[in-house]
Amino acid sequence: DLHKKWWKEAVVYQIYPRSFYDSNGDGIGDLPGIIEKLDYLQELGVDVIWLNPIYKSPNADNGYDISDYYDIMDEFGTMEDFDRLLNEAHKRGIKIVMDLVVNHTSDEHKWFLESRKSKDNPYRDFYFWRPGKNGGPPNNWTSFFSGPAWEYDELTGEYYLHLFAVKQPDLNWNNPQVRQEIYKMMKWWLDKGIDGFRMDVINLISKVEGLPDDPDENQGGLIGFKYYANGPRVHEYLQEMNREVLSKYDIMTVGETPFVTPEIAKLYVEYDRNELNMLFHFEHMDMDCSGSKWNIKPWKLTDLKKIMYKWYLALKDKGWNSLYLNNHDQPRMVSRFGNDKEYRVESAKLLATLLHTWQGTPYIYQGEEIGMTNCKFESIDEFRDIETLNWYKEMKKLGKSDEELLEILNKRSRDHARTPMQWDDSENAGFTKGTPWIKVNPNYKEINVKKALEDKNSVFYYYKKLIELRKKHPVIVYGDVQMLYEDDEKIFAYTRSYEDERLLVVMNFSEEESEFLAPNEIFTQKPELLISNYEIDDNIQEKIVLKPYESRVYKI
Ligand code: TEU
Ligand code: CA
Repeated sequence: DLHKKWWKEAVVYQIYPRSFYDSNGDGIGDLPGIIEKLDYLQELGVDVIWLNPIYKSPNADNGYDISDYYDIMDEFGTMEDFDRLLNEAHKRGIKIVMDLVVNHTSDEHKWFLESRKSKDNPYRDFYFWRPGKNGGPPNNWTSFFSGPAWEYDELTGEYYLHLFAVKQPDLNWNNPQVRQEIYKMMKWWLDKGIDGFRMDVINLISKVEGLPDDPDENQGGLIGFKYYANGPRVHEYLQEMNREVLSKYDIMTVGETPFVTPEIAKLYVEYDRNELNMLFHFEHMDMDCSGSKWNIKPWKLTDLKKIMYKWYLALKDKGWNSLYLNNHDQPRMVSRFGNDKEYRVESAKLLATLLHTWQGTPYIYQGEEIGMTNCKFESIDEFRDIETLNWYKEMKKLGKSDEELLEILNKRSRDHARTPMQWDDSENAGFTKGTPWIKVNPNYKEINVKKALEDKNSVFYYYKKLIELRKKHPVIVYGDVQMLYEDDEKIFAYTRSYEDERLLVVMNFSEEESEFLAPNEIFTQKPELLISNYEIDDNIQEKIVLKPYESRVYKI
């Protein structure tokens, strides 16, 4: 089968190196720290590690502002450490995928330092420099991290574009030299033996010619995105990148793409397009907010089902989905979509069941496999993230109180994902012998790896088993999905089928007991229970009464 691929069968584990494990006591996670924990990841059974950026960076946005693509961030170690990590991972059968951040660089990157110098510097056109308009910036676009998307530079009296932080100037992909530099750099890493790229905001790289003002200023969200999200030349660029780089290696690629619908996504991932393998879309991340991420509303199970099913159908047989419910930019999934109090363990397992039995490649974010939760931040100075801090400042100017802002941030800040990995119940959760760069979640005595490894019913062992099942049952990877109970607000249920294998997945996304009536043809033979998050007898009836957050997977 042409469409069998290792990256479809794989489970990916995302590491945020800064918060994973600190080997030398400076309070910051590092590459030697990751090497020390490879055996742990091998025990879990993951196939691929995606590393958040580890390149040289002044850390305005924790490594998403790169000042040298060919070097390692000082705090994380050296290139020798990286080579050792790659080698040690490969020895254990684990692949390494790197973050590729090429929509922008750091303002400390040598290209930008040159580019600033004068209007006729050879690097000027590597970025977007424009004169101001009516005494202000060239257009009305706003930055993802609050404020205008333009920064004035006195040296030449012009502005440069930065969709993200002031220290993250956007690269000008219209310039073929920029593209060639990027392809060269990608090949350099691939020739070292890395196994793929996660491409940061890769669908923002093509801006509409003329960078026009956005007439819709008052939507409460980002202004200007329609002029660069899925822009006019993005597919041309990605096809060129694929031709010149990606197609020459056996790797996996996943593009991070805000503002995509399944119809748009097809253009990036359909096999015959020769662009990317998978995307991270945001439709399910937008279920519980309106206008902007800070404007929170309750989410509905039927919305989640509709979104997942729609994406499944759209890409079925033509492309592939990636599956995630949290990452380094999002709150912890058990706090957001489960119940991190009375049913923390049950709901963490339930969410895992969904991610690992739906069609697509599952991504585990560090700590998810032990059911780590959001952190209670007591005051604004406990936050570190630039998105959080900039938004806070902007809201203070509008007269909001610390109290109301803290309440929102305690649900939404990216720092919930970035508190240190909880290894054991010793000081700082065993993450560091020094002072951690960011607060440790005070619940680490309860929730940590050591405890999880000692408890056969832990979230950890449930993940391990899900991963084992994926290796044993091709239906989990390749099976079609048939939805059941589509309009139910509590039960999420479906069957999967592939060749002559069939599975039934039933999950109760609520705090109440809920009934599931199996369709007649399902239980003709005695089903085999493959995994469940409660102790149950396997004397199964047509009618199943599911306990709060109960999930079961049957082979039928
Ligand atoms: O994120 C892009 C992106 O869409 C986010 O800014 C998202 O809107 C926000 O994090 C939601 O809170 C990527 C990286 O994943 C993120 O960590 C970087 O800060 C950003 O790009 C800039 O490189
Ligand atoms: Ca360190």
